[in-house]
Amino acid sequence: MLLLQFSTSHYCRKARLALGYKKIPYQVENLTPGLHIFKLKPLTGLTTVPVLMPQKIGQPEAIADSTRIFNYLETYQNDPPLMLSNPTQQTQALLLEDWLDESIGTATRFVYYHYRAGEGKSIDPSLSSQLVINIVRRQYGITPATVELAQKRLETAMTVLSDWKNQPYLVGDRLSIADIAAAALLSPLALIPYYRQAYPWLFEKIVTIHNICGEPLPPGLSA
Ligand SMILES: N[C@@H](CCC(=O)N[C@@H](CS)C(=O)NCC(=O)O)C(=O)O
Repeated sequence: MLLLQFSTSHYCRKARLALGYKKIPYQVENLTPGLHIFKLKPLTGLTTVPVLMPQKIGQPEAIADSTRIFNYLETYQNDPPLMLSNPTQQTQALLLEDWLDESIGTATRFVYYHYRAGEGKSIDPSLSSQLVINIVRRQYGITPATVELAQKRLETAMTVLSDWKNQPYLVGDRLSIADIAAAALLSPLALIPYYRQAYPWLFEKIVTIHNICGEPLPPGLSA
């Protein structure tokens, strides 16, 4: 299998965690932001990564969107399952995954790029890095006002996810799409001191999920 990705994307991390959890061998192709459109648009009709290409006869050519990649991987190889067998718990996991994907992953992006352009500029002050950060800020409309809304959404997320502190998994008694989505989509916050200090339990969980999935730790958490 081939995963088309941006190396730094938290949505691509989400797909890699699922592949790693299922121990499915894959290779990655890192696309260049900006030029990625020319490869992705004809292939999927969309412009976003991750895109998974199974490269097997009888399988789809390309699967775009991390949530659809989860669903595909579950049918491709059920064991170990990403979905929960208890229907009520599975509904809860689906809801959490969708909310994390559609709302919280975006909020993380806003807060992260705002930090990288301001207080966290010293992480990489190079012209090329700051240029990319500024393109992303313009592309997504990242302004002080939208960042403030995103920060509020993240505070709500920490309340919603706080049960994770006292239990190994967000839903049920095994790892699910909810844990993987949370671990990936909140991982960029590991570079922001405020979140590290306020929510140490979150980063312990992110490390644990990465270890279970055999995925290298995100920046800020790696040795
Ligand atoms: N909901 C999508 C979101 C993916 C996404 O936003 N990917 C970003 C990178 S983090 C992207 O490809 N942006 C480039 C673009 O929109 O052209 C998913 O889960 O796959």
